[in-house]
This record gives sequence, structure tokens and C-alpha cells, in this order.
Amino acid sequence: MTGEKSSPRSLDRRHFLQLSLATGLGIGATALAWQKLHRSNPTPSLPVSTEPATRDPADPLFFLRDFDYGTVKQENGKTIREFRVEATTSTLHLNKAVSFVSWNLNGRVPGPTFRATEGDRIRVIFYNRAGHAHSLHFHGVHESAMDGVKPVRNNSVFIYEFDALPYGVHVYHCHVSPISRHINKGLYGMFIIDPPSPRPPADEMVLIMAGYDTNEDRKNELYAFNGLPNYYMDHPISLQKDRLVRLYLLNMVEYDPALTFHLHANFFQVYPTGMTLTPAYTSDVITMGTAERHILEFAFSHAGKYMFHPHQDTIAEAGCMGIFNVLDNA
Ligand SMILES: [Cu+2]
Repeated sequence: MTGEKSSPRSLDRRHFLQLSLATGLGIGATALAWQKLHRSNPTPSLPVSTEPATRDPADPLFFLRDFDYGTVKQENGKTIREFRVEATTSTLHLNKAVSFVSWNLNGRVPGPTFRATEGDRIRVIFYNRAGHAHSLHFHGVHESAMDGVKPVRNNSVFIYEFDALPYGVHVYHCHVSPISRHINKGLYGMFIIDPPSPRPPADEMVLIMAGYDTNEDRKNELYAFNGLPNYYMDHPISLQKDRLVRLYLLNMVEYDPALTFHLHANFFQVYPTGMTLTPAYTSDVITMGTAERHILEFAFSHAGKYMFHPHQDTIAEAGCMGIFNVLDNA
């Protein structure tokens, strides 16, 4: 995290309208958004991240099992999940030699993994302070005004509100042109909508594959799981033998048309886009286009270290590779 956290500034109505109008919201939508924010918080302040200011912008060990359920409120008999998201700019140290200026959400790459239950009302208060226009485009079902293709100017607020539909593993990302660059810079994350009846207990984790164009040639020089190249090679992910793993997997690699994901010494069951409760098929390698995502379930019956990586081996060799360290129950 960069050290530029400031204390929340109070936001009067006039300032809010100015900010919102700057984003292109209509008067009605602006007023509605204001009323909603004002009703739930009598003295609203510019949203700032609740992440500790000391958190490193890339922290794959923390991101792996971190789920942001938002702040739950009841309004008119409906469950509202309110998320506060701040677009910022910070430097990632991709390895000992390469630094990369990221555009990110809440000071992290990937952005927070938002999580809700099907039917919840989602409210995302998006504050852009990254220095460029950005937006948040959520995959899912919602009205066009909430589709997040309109740029939100620097130092402006926009409130996205929609129902969490349908259940599955979804994705959100900036949709400002050139989108490939805005995503490659770090403005993306996962949005999990749980089915009304929860899935069985499991060791749940998130892996997001992404690339880094470090020399602006519209090709990726480095790749990563959860933000940092080779992190899980140096810090293997501990698993328990025989325990069900539920992996939420997303391909967010720009500039390459598709990636595969391969798991060593095992097979996984595939729940396509997380939109089924029974697996569609079993494999040890799966092909995913950009923004494609699935739930993979598996358990290891032998302790030991097992690799996972795309089977485009040049991509794996450029940082998209990791290790599961399966521990004996004893
Ligand atoms: Cu952007």
C-alpha cells in the first residue's frame, strides 16, 4: 500500500452532486444514489479502503483465501451488501529486477474477491483516486445504467447497485478504453455469488491468472497467479490430504487468447462458471478464454508437493506456476 491514505473527508450534498455529475450520472440517478447513501449513512464520507495501510499491494498468500462479504444492511426487508472500493495507483515489485506501476482496487492486485448470496442487493461505492478515469463493470444481470462502461473521472464517486444474479463465479473489471491495458494494469477481481443453499464445506481458495506487459508492447513479459510471478513456487500452498478443495479459478490474461490450467498428479471436477451444483465433467487440464472462470474441486490422496500451471509452458515459465504442498493428516 502506498502511504497516501488520508482521513475520510466529509462529503456535502453539493460536492457529491458535482462528483456524480462529473461521472455522467443523470440527475435522477444521482439523487437516488445520494438518497441511498445518505439514508444509510447520515454523515457520508468519501469511501476509503478498510485494508490496513501497511498491506503490500501484492500479497498472494493473503489474497488466496480472502473473501470480502461487504457490510450487510437491511433496507425495506432486503439484504444489502455494501462494498467500498477505491481505485489507486501503486508500484508492484514483480521480481527482484522488475517494478510495475499498477492501477488497482483497494491497493491490491487482484482486487478484492467480493462475495454475496444469490438475491442479495449489491451496492458498490466506487471512489476513483487513481489519477485516470476508470470504471467497474460487473459480469451478471443488471440494468444498463449499472453496467460500468461509463468512465468515472479521477476524484469522483459512482455507486453501482444491482441484484446478485445468477449464482456462479463472476468477474469484474475496469471497462475504460483501452480495456486490455486497464485490466493488464491490475483493475480486475472476482465476484462470487453463492447459491441460496450453500455448497458443502471445503477448503475454498481463489486463483486468478493474469499477465503483465512490462514494456508497453501489448504482449505479456510476465504472468502470475494472484498478482506476483512465481509466488506460489517460493511459497507453496498448504493443503490437507483427503480434504476437499474448492478452487475458484479465473483467467484474466490479456493479449493471449486463451490459457489452460493443469493440475499435477490428480483430476478435478469442473463446475462451469460455477453455475451448476453438480460437476459437468472431470479432467486434469482445462482451457479458458480471457474472463472465463470455473469452480474446480479435488482432493489429494497422497501427501507431497504437486505443481499447477497453464500447459502453455512458456507462460508457466514466465511466472504462472505454483505448488500445492499436501500435508499428511497425521
Ligand atoms: Cu481503468
